[in-house]
Amino acid sequence: MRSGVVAVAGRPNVGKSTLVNALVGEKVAIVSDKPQTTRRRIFGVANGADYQLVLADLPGFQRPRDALTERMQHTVDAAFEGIDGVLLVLSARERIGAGDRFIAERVFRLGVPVVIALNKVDRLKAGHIAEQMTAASRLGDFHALHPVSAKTGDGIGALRDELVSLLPEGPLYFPEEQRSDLSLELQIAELVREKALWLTRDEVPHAISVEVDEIGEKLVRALILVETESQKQIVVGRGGAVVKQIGTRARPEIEALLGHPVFLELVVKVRPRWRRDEATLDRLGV
Ligand SMILES: Nc1nc2c(ncn2[C@@H]2O[C@H](COP(=O)(O)OP(=O)(O)O)[C@@H](O)[C@H]2O)c(=O)[nH]1
Ligand SMILES: [Mg+2]
Repeated sequence: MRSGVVAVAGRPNVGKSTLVNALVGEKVAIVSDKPQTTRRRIFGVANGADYQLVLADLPGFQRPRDALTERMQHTVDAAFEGIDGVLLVLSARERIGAGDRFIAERVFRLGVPVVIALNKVDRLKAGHIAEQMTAASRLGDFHALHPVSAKTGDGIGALRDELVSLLPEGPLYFPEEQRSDLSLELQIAELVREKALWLTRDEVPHAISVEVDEIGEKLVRALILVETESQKQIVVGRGGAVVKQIGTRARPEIEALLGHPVFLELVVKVRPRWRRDEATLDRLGV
């Protein structure tokens, strides 16, 4: 039995969370087109007949601006202790540049094998992929480099095998049926937040947070927290249209998680400066 933890690093939006979901084979981390979607470390667990690969999906590296981003950066730093390898994710669709090098310098210093995933190769020409692989290979002394598409699943099997080969002999860290370390409350809160992120823009996504306060047989109730009255109006939408869309999109996934139909009640509430409030952050599990 091989088992261990591989930390997933890379710039915002390169597809780290999508890749973790693809490697696990189930949705454990939410994904959006907005930076800073991932606010806390999430363990995604991929099990095979003779391995347990634990992937630590992380917030991106950033300079802390408030209590929230300070905790996010602390999470990233702490996650690099006691790991068996790093999966450095790059986007083949963007120039491999200073942002990638900044992160690469930190991960190559850790003294564990670094596997590079050149993600988003779907619909790219072979010549372009080859150029990007050359650029990626200059980032440091990597263990292996895999072009993949988290979206189509291309190259994911080979990447998983590569990561498993880094793991030492070890025990099962999670029960076999468990795919992530998030509680049910947090999984539901994340699903609601994901839908809210896709439906908002500018500064609003950063100001949104979700707290689940009831999970019943028939009813799930969640608070969507924002920081100002104008953000609340945006999230509620004209005649409640936006919050209704959030509910329509989140409910089927919540029902799949719970295994039965539920009524999803969403309440949008202003909580000024929650991003600076340590007690709120504790409750949100950040
Ligand atoms: N075309 C394409 N888009 C992808 C792929 N992987 C992720 N994305 C998109 O990239 C965006 C950011 O993904 P996410 O996983 O949240 O990135 P993270 O911030 O690194 O965790 C989302 O819009 C994803 O749908 C891929 O393999 N191909
Ligand atoms: Mg993410």
